Amino acid sequence: MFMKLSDKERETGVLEAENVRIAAEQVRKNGYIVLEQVLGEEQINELRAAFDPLFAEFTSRKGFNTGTNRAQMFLPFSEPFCSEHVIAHPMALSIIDQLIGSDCRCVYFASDTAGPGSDYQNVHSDLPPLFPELGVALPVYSLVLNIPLVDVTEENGPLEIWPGGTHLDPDSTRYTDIWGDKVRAAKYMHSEKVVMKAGSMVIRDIRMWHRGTPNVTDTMRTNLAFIYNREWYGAGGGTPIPQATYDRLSERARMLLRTEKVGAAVKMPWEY
Ligand SMILES: O=C(O)CCC(=O)C(=O)O
Repeated sequence: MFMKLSDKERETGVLEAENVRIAAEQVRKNGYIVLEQVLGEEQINELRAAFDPLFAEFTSRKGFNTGTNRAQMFLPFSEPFCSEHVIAHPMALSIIDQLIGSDCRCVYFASDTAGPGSDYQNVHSDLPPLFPELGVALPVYSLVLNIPLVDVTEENGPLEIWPGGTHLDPDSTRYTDIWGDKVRAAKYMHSEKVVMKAGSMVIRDIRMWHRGTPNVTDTMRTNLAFIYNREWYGAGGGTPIPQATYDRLSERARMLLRTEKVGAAVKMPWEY
């Protein structure tokens, strides 16, 4: 479901309580919600101006790592990527808190870019279900927040998702692509391409099946990608954060990042 912000929500920067409930319910039941155009043009331009040269240097040093002309790149924990409106946006957090608790942690600080000429990925889930031997679907324990830095169209490689219950599939053999059965099943199931404006925010259950699609334009489709986990899930510690940067963050952002590598020097994307 796509949720348009009201004028009042834009003005206050806060979602109406009923919309938070609706959004959280959509993630629980349907796997995702899109908040349309949360970040403004100026914020997006600033992020793109910092991202594009970094990505060019990353691919020239490391090549593409998630398929033809497609790359996952960690972000350096520095401005503008670590801005509060990116990692601790009150609208996104109000939904995330309802789903996984206000003591959740942000444990992944990265991006996915489909370059011109990129191809289909195999349908996949980013994490296995917990306790697959129970054969039951458990509540969400990990969420992805995607923020596109460009308008996402049918042509420039939109993320394709399989909502409607794949996040609740307790079959762990379907986690990876190696058996091919997820790929086969997905072919006959409903999917959606997440076409949206730059600065929108997608919040999705990390277990929901999805894939990257071909970018047939001549420009890059970039999604920032952050993962928020329940307090007890996953160790964290993958993002180096200089002490001075950490100390400048809001109390909420520090809480989100409390198990990262605080006190370590910033790592550039090609140093991972
Ligand atoms: O960027 C995309 O559209 C999908 C990326 C993805 O799902 C992955 O690389 O695991």
